[in-house]
Amino acid sequence: MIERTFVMLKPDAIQRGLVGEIIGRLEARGFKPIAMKLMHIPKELAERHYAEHKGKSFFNPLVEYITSGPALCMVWEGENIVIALRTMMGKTNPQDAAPGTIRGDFAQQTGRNIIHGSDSPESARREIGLFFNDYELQEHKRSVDPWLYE
Ligand code: D4T
Repeated sequence: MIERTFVMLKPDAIQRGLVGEIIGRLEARGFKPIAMKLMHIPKELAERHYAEHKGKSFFNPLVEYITSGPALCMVWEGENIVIALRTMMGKTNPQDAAPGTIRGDFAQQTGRNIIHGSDSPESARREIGLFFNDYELQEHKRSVDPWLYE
């Protein structure tokens, strides 16, 4: 099923110059970009985004990390993209992430794991709504689509 997911390249990915490499992987896979914006995320928005972790020991450092500089917030579309992207990202703790995954290739610690992707279609809808207005979502067809989907 064609679905959408929310993807964030965290401030460390921007600082480390990994944006092109990561977006290149998503493009090469055939996923379609629907929205992108570089954003220094306000604290309240970071807290809402990570609301399920409120009260945990890593919550405050997590919010501090995510708000420490600009992040690249994006919406991407593709076949079962929620799960597919999580697989491409690798495990939350980069030490457990397989080589070939984004975290397995480019990150070392959970607290600097460079990328976020929604964990379910419901989370994707919630997160897209938190970060984007409808008019920022670019619905479009590509001539390559028939070469990706029969
Ligand atoms: P995100 O949400 O950033 O894509 O990460 P995951 O979906 O892979 O992992 P998560 O929701 O369990 O954790 C959210 C966020 O919190 C950080 N974290 C997590 C941390 O700093 N220490 C921890 O022990 C855990 C579990 C990393 C990701």
